[in-house]
Order: sequence, then C-alpha cells, then structure tokens
Amino acid sequence: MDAPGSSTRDEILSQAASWIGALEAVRAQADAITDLLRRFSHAPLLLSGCGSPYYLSRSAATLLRQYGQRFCLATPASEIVLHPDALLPAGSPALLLIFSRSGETSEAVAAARAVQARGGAVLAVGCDANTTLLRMADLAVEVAAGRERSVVQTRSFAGMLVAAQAIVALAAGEQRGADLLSGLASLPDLAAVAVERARVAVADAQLLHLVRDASIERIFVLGSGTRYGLACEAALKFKEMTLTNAEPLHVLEFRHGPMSLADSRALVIGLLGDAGAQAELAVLQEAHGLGARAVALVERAPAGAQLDALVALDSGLPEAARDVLYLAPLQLMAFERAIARGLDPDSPRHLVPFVRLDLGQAS
Ligand code: F1P
Repeated sequence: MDAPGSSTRDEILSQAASWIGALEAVRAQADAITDLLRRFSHAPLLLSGCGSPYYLSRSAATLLRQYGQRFCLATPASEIVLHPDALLPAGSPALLLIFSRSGETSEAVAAARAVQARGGAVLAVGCDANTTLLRMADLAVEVAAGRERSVVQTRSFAGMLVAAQAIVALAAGEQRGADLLSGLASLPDLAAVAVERARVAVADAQLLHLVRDASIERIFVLGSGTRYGLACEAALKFKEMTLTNAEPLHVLEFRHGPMSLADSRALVIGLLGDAGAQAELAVLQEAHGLGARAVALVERAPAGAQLDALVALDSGLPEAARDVLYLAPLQLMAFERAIARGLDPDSPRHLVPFVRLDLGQAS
C-alpha cells in the first residue's frame, strides 16, 4: 500500500511540468485567444470556477485589471447560474474565462451554458480537452501536465494559474505586459529549481515544527493584490488536508477584527509582495507581538524581521510573474500538517474530485 499522501506529495513536487505545459498550451492558442479577447473587448468580462479554480480566478482577475487595463470580475460559477442578472447588465453578451480541472463540475458547465445562451463566449482552461466544459467552450486551453489523481488540487492549480497569467500577458500586449512577459519567459528554467527550493524550505526544522504544532487551532493566510486569491487557495488547502480552521484575509484587514484571535493558538502566514511590503510585514510583526506564530513568504528576507519562520523565494522574477512560486511551499506546509495530524491528504474528508449536481431549472 502507498504511504498516506503519496499521490498529493508527488503531484506537488512534480508541478514544474505543469507550469511549462501551461505556457506551451497558451502559446499554441495565442492567436485565437487574442482574437476572442479583441472580439469581446467592449463586453463584460467574468472570470470563474468553483473552489480552487474560483480562487484562481480571483487572482487572475486582479492581474487582468492591472495589466489588461479592462474591468473584469471574478465570481463563483454558481453565482452566474443562480444570479446572472446581479452580475451582468440585461441582454449584454459577456466573455467568460472559466477554470476547471475536471471540466465536469456542474456549476462550471451550467455557467458556461448560461453565458453562451446570452450570446456570450467561453474561454475554458482545464486539464483535459475531452471533457464537457472544454468541448462546449468557444476556445479551450488544456494543461494536460496538470492532471491529478488526488482530490485536493495542487499541480493542476499551479498549471492553470500559469495559463491564466499567460492569457493576461496576451491581453496586456508586449508593451504593457513587458515585465509579466519577461517573468513568464523565465519560468521554464526556474520551475524545477523553485519547487526543489520549496521542498528544502519546508523541510527546515523550525518551519516543520511550526506547521506540525498540535496547539495551533487556527490559521490565517494573508495576501493582498493577486496574492489574495492565493491566500484563499492556501487556506482551502489547510481546511481540506488538515481539517484546521483557516481564514484568508487581505493583509491589512487582519487588524480590523481578526486580530482579536491572535494568540499562541494562531498561526499567521503572510504572502508578502514588493509593493507595500513594509506595511504588510508590520501586520505580521504585530500578530507576532500578540503571541501568534508568524511566517512570511517573501522574495527576499527582510533585515531584522521578528518572525517564527521565513521562506525566501529568491526568484529574481518581477512581482507580476512570481505568484506561482508561493504555491509549492504553502501546499507542502498543509501536507506536512496533515501527516502530523494522522490524516491522509490523498483522502480528504467528505470531498470528491469534482461536484456533480442536478441543477434542474437553474441551468
Ligand atoms: C473543483 C473542485 C473544487 C474543490 C476541490 C476539488 O473542481 O471540486 O471545488 O475545491 O479542490 O475540485 P474542478 O471544477 O476544478 O474540476
């Protein structure tokens, strides 16, 4: 019998191939994607998915607003199905960019159908072209190297995130997207090194001790900008794999209430960026001062930070292209905590690989 979590661990550690595969998949469709974006350049643009892919769409929408210079909204697919009129002006055809590993999640398929029924179009990103969602889409991007055996999404999420970044780079164009494009171009050379670096970072005794600590009852994952979607995804990993209460927050929101839960039973993980790094670090230091355990994931270790642990990405990438590097350390932290709690990350409680519903009238 396989060791508990062996599929999840393998998938986390082999994600480099899915980053690279995602870049190739978008490159192969670049003209068609650019065409579709241009055809719908004045239409409302929605990004969507369910669970992990919804969080991915939050991160991608932030990047698209910033680089594509067009307003767009991320929403769970179920909202498109249940409340389309609360999202879209009556009668306006929209473009939907939707993510789904399985391509079979009922709400995702129904959301795509609803957008097409209003005269809109669907660009679907998934891991298998031969699935309902990708087949019905006007355009599909298949990240085959992201396919997984595990229920919990890790490698697939990373691959679909890179695909989303590459699509945003196309929307931005060469001038506006210059740093994003140059960062993405460096990913293939960096991918395996970055994942190995994450493995070594999470094997560090101090960090391992922290994530395995049974006295930790709640986890906060803080991220701003595109990293808020990653914080949501990391919190979901801790819930799914470790059955620990985990809450994602925009970094400075931590002071507006959740701070009252900062004590020795809380672990606060900050995904720090470049812009606002001082202000973000100050939140972690404050939580630490109140007795919470604090960990930062950051490009370069800041001098003199009072924290319990720190993961330095040391990627040299521009901030816009760096997001995928935060994933492996976070996924491995959740994995290690699950194993320490006697749980099997390959068999998360109550979960199935994708949700199939009878949406009846709603679809
Ligand atoms: C999405 C999903 C997520 C859930 C879990 C398993 O499926 O069901 O909702 O968080 O990680 O996958 P999919 O639409 O990406 O196949």
